[in-house]
Amino acid sequence: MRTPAGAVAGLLAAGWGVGVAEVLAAATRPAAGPLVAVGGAVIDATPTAVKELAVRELGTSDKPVLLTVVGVMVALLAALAGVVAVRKRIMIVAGPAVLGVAGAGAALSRPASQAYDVVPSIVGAALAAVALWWLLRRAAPGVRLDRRGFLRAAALVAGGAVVASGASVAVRRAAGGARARAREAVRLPAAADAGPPVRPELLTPNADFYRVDTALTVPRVDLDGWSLRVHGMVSREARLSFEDLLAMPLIERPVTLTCVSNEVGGPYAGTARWLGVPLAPLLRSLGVSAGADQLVARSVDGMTIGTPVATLLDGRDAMLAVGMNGEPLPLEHGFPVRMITPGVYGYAGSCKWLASLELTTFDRFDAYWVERGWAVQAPVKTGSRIDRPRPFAQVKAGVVTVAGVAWAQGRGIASVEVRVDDGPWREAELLPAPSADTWVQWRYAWQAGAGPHSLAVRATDRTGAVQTQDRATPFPSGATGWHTISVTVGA
Ligand SMILES: Nc1nc2c(c(=O)[nH]1)N[C@H]1C(S)=C(S)[C@@H](COP(=O)(O)O)O[C@H]1N2
Ligand SMILES: [Mo]
Repeated sequence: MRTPAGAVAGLLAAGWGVGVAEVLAAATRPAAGPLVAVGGAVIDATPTAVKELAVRELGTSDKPVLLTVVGVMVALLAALAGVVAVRKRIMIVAGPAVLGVAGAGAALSRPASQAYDVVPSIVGAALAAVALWWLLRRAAPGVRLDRRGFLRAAALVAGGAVVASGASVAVRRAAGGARARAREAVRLPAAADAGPPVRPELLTPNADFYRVDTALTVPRVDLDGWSLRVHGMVSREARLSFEDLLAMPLIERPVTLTCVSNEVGGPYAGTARWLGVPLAPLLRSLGVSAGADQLVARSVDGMTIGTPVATLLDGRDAMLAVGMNGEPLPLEHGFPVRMITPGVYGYAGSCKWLASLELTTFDRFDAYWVERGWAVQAPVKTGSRIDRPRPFAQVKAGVVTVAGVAWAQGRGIASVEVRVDDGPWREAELLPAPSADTWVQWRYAWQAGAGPHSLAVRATDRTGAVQTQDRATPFPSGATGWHTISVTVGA
């Protein structure tokens, strides 16, 4: 009886301690919450191959899955500590202390952390120790096991844990609501240069736009306190408020953003009309030093993304984006301001939730993903994808429309070809695209005969280069190969 009582005591004390720590953090510094902090530390420490697998297999649910795993680990350790503490009283202090130190250490390891970020975990651990002592008083060896007393105490601690966890969720929701309202109050000016007209069907709605980032909680940016610092190797440093940015002449451009982690045929590509401050004139006005070859963008949550200065100044429409498809940036996509660098994978050109831009050199600094082995130079590789029919679809014999998208940002797509089984490559029809920086939509009318068939697609960019058949994994510089699907044609 004492062993289960110990396990229950350990679990409840931990639930109560973590709950209190999470409320404290939610009300002050969300990134200092022990679960999120440990989760973030796990993400940073995870080997690239495992991260790849998580993004591939779990997509956006990688985050809830990770938080659940962290929660289960804490629960197991806490139950174990409770069982040991029945006999070894030192564990009443040592168990919570170890978990508290882990939480505090993880909070400190977070980028942009403050010394006081240890407070939620330490307070939580102390309260957990008190609860554990109080529960185990009734289950210690030598003491007559007071079942009723134990259950009553356990119910009380469980109640405390539920109230604290509920309060932390409520506080987080309220904060999220306030941020969402601040975003809704933003009125974006019209672009001084609105760019080419865009067919709405070419665009990915914001709600469907893929999301890839390391942020376990969407960073909370208070617009009033926010400014963008531009510093490092420039003759004049600058600090720009959101108002300052909106007062500059804005451009609006359709750009297809692609993730380096996208597999051949994968979903991590999307096209939006981005509204923002063109970056090249801003950088030129601040006087970039001759030796500065890297621009490091830092986000409010400490992400670092390095882009070659030469790329940003080569005439492409790199920008500090404030709008996405006619709205302020959605919170998940970088509100209030993110970078967009056409033709470069997101990890090397499109930092969300911007805090600062530093002009430096590649010699001096490795950005987050570069430190983890990803390529320094990250031009987007030519890609194409079959969206219709779906893989393994059953279709009727006759004319079947095969359709999809193809992209080669910066170079533009010259042609797309489709191949059925081992037949010849046939040219697909391209729908008009507004610029070389967006994907093109293509379609091909296939005379489908009954039976199983495979369909493949390949694109040719406007330099004349044909998309390579060679298979490459996303790591370290983007996947290559032809997207090929199997379908069954019924009679
Ligand atoms: N602050 C921050 N910016 C970031 C990332 C991130 O993890 N944190 N991920 C990058 C990656 S890998 C990609 S592909 C794009 C994705 O942008 P989206 O989520 O708006 O589609 O954001 C980039 N910017
Ligand atoms: Mo990415």
